[in-house]
Amino acid sequence: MAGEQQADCLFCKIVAGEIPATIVRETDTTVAFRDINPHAPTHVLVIPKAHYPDAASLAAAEPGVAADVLREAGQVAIDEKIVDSGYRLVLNTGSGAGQTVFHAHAHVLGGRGLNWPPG
Ligand code: D5M
Repeated sequence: MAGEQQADCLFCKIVAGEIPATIVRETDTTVAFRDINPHAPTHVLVIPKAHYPDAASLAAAEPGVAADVLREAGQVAIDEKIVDSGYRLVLNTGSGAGQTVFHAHAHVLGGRGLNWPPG
């Protein structure tokens, strides 16, 4: 069923505490943890605890939780003190765009200059 934990999903395992992660924030609906392969001094992933394959399907099914993810991403930026210098939220969607984990997640990137357009 939509939103249910998937046994073979890496991020569901982080939510369940079965795989270690450096968790920086947690709410009833979301978890934020440091990316294992950071591309910036701050590189945090914010995920819904419920399993959806990407951000758009999360927003379609549970818009309130999608809003929770965005709000938490903003709070991570405040906590990491990257608001004034600017930061980027990234929602890779589909393998052609670089998505490798098919559990919705927002990248919070900051702490260095960020080029536009992205590669
Ligand atoms: O982003 C998926 C991201 O997930 C990628 O930047 C690496 C990160 N990742 C993968 N495994 C882990 C663990 N175990 N902890 C923390 N971060 C992890 P995508 O947008 O799908 O390319």
